[in-house]
Amino acid sequence: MGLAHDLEALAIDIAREAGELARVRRTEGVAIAATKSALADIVTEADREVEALIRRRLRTERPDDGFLGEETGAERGLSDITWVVDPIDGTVNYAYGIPQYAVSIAAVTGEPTPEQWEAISAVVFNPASAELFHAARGDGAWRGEQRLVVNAEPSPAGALLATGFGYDPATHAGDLERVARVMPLARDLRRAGAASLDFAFVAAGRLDGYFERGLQPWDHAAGALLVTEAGGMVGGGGLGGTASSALSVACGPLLFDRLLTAALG
Ligand code: LIP
Repeated sequence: MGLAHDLEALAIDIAREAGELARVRRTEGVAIAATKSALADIVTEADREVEALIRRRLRTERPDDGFLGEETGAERGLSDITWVVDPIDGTVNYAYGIPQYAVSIAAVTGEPTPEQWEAISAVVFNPASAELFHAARGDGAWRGEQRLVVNAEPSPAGALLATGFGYDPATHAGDLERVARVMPLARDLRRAGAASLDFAFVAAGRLDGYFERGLQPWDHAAGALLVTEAGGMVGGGGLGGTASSALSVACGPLLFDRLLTAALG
């Protein structure tokens, strides 16, 4: 527990500093630096600046650890720890001024791939709302000092679910077919635009479940630990049923099999 707590505390401190930088840059105006996988897949100068700050802090505090970041890629370390970072998750929200974005930082052990790693510390911080979600493996999930618990099962009215759509328009038809398969389980859908906060909201009981195709490792690394430490289940289309770009699913245990089956199709 010692190392997980130590890394959680470091991640909280870094996420707060990084989140404040993102918040300030947002007030100054956001510049689109480039597009990536599709025209809609943007990166802002702030994404790059925030990830650079996080990498700098980690190089200083944990020089032997590995790193996997959305904007600067992968760097193997000498230790068994890899930091998986999305500097500004919900980049499109951030660019439009929608206050639903987060700094997502996870520390994982083992091979730095979602099918093989074990997340031990996680932080998801929304600087716009000042909500900080965090977890150390085996010690529960928290929003600040409040312990988080997933909704064990949805109300008879159905599940309040969140989902998302990929940046590539060619994937939207399949995403909509998935929504149609899942809708019989739902009372309604939310599409908030930041995967890490969708996971955090499942952990907090603000959503009954979340499903999305196309997530990257940095989108789900921290949020998945929040959900499992809050008593939920996370899975998807990866090897061994892990969350993956093929599909990620997060919810309470009594909904999981039905949601995963419908989302997989
Ligand atoms: C985003 C996710 C969102 C998903 C977007 C994108 P980004 O991450 O948080 O849930 O629908 O396609 O993957 O690009 O803002 O870090």
